[in-house]
Formats: sequence, structure tokens, C-alpha cells
Amino acid sequence: MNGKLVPEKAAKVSVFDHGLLYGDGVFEGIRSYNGRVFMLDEHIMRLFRSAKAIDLKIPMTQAGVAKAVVKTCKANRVMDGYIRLVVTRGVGSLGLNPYTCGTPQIIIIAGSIQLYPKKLYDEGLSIVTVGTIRNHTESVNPQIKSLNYLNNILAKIEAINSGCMEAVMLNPQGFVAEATGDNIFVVRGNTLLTPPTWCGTLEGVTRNVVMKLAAEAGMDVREEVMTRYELYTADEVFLTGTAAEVIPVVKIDRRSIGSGKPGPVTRQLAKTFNRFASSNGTPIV
Ligand code: PXG
Repeated sequence: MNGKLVPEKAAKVSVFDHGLLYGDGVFEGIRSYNGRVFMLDEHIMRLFRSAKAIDLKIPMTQAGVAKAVVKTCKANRVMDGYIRLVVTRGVGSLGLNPYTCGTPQIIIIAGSIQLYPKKLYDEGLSIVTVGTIRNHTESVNPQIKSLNYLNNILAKIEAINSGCMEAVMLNPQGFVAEATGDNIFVVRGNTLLTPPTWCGTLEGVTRNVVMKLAAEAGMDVREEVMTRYELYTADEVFLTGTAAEVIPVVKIDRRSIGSGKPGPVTRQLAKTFNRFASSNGTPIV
């Protein structure tokens, strides 16, 4: 916390922190594989962009945060794990005004995550489109990974209550945006499609890696506006995210996608991604 290693039980924030009171703050989720932090600089750049977007000045340099992440992994022996990086607005008065707050709190948690059971990576996920629309880009821009994830949580609640583990969120125009914590991709022949960020889609770090790996493998990779039609008629659909990695989707709104089984393109991309992730990153030393 704030540059110091603190035992879990002593790692506390104030009840007057605006991160708690208002969800005023930003975060990142990062993975480590094989003793390396994956795409560390990209996550830190996004953290600083999110902070800038909410006029929050992080009292540390990007290099300082990177060093602190590595140090926290090392101290916790998190060689294959999950890192949560959180910056809150800090302690302020009871009132929205963020400018009453003192120093932002910088928190780094090094632990682990398993988003979906392993069997779903082999068998594929069933997901649903939900009524909760993704935030309008001029309300809370989905590029901002803020501590207020209620938009996504409300969608997640709808999905779970309809018997699925994940939701597809549409934007206010009815175009496909993303899942609650993952980006969405459509495979159509040799073409790989994903919504452009202006559709209310977070520019996922995993998304960008998968797009690059697919292009290198000879696929025609495009950012395209999508409706549910593109999902229902896809050969294959999959989700990407730091926590989820690459996971196939086999049903949307109870309709089978493609063959109804994880497709060859998704399986190959997942393999390529896993190989890339396990051999690239900032060493934890
Ligand atoms: N969209 C949203 C809304 C996200 O929150 C992604 C896409 C994927 O982005 P990355 O950069 O991770 O490829 C995210 C990130 C969780 C969890 O506990 C989810 C994310 C991050 C950390 C934890 O479900 N999603």
C-alpha cells in the first residue's frame, strides 16, 4: 500500500475513502505467468489513462508502479497469479467533491483468480444478451476502468439469474459492446471481428494481443460494428480478458453458435495465446 509491503490483515482503507463512498477510483487486473508479469506496461498505461480521465493524479510514476507490482509479486511468491492494482481518490469529506480528498491510496494485491471452471474452456460458455445496456460513452466512458462496476454487475446479475455465467452487453444504439469483464470476438471464415472501442468496448489488453496474434497467423482482423445478428450467425464466438484469457462461447440466448462446440479457430487462438503469455512479460526478480 502506497509503496510499502503490508500484511493482509493490516491492509486497510478508511471508511471515508471516496473509493468506498462513491466508487471514485480506478483499477487494473493483471496476470503473471511463469514468473513474469504479462503486459505490465500496457496495464499501467491504461491505469494512468483511466486516472487522467477522472482527473485523479496518481502520486507515483509509471515506472514506480511497475516496480511496486513486481516487488509485491515477489514478496507473495505470485509467479502464476493475478494482481489487482487499485488507486482510490483517498479520504475526503462526506460529499461528492473529489477535490476535498487528500492523497490517493495505491493498493497492489498479489493473489490468484479462477474466473470460470476449467471444464468450460473445453466445452464452451453459454451466455445471454441482457437488458442492462453498457454505459453511454458520455456517462462513464467504458475505457475508464473505474471502481464503479455496477453497470457490469447489474448485467452479470441478469446473466446469472437466467442461468448463464456471462452476459453480452449492448450499447445505447443496440450494437454489441462487450461482456461484463471480457471482450467479445466473432469468427467468420478467415475473418476475426470485434467491436471498435467507440461502441462502448474497453480496449482490452488481451483483446489487443489476440488481434495481433490472429493477424500474424494470417487472419483478416477487423474492428466492426456488430449487432446480435453477427453473433447468432457467427462460425465461432469467444471472449477474451485478463481473468478469462480466451474462452469459447457455444450458446448465446440459448441458440447454438456454429457447430455448438468450441471451434477450431478459437481453440488454435487460445493455444497460441497461452503459449505467448507463458513466455512474455516482465520478470519477477
Ligand atoms: N471489458 C471489461 C469491462 C473489463 O473489465 C475486459 C473487457 C478485458 O480487458 P483485459 O485488458 O483484461 O483484456 C475487462 C477486464 C473479473 C475481472 O474479476 C475482469 C477484468 C479484469 C479484472 C478482473 O471478472 N476485466
